[in-house]
Amino acid sequence: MTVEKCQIVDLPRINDPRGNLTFVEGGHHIPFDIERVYYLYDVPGGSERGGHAHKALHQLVIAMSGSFDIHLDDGHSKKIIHMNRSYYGLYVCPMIWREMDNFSSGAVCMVLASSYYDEADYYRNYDEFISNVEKAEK
Ligand code: T46
Repeated sequence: MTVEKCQIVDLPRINDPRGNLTFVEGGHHIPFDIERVYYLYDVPGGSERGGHAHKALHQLVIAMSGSFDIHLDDGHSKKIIHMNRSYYGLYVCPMIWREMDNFSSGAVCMVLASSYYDEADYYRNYDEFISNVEKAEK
């Protein structure tokens, strides 16, 4: 799994004078079925979230309101993506270390996830993450 696999998904936009509408269909716009939705909100200025990788979880991250940065790291390459549109989703595949910061005031980050919450799916220690990346490459 590489950061190159983590791409922006341009979601459908139904423009309407009454207000715009965007939708996401699991298995259609994103390469997984959606089993869980969670969101981060009321994030104080200067906060950092993330700081972990998932063993098997696939996610789509959307800035529903405001903006924030996501730092992605596959153990070899890194990239930073600025999220600021509710019609762009960032697909994050398994085995990617992610950190989030630079939240604007009022930012809401919604995440569509392929599985229920499971703490056993997390690497929360960077060195353990790297040693498992190396193990998978052998
Ligand atoms: C990710 C980034 C973008 C639950 O009980 N259920 C849940 O579905 C989630 C996501 C979390 N929790 C609990 C686990 C912790 O006790 O909520 C607490 C905070 O979770 P965490 O420190 O992992 O939160 P973030 O914002 O650092 O990370 C979250 C997701 O965990 C993670 O998958 O990719 O958002």
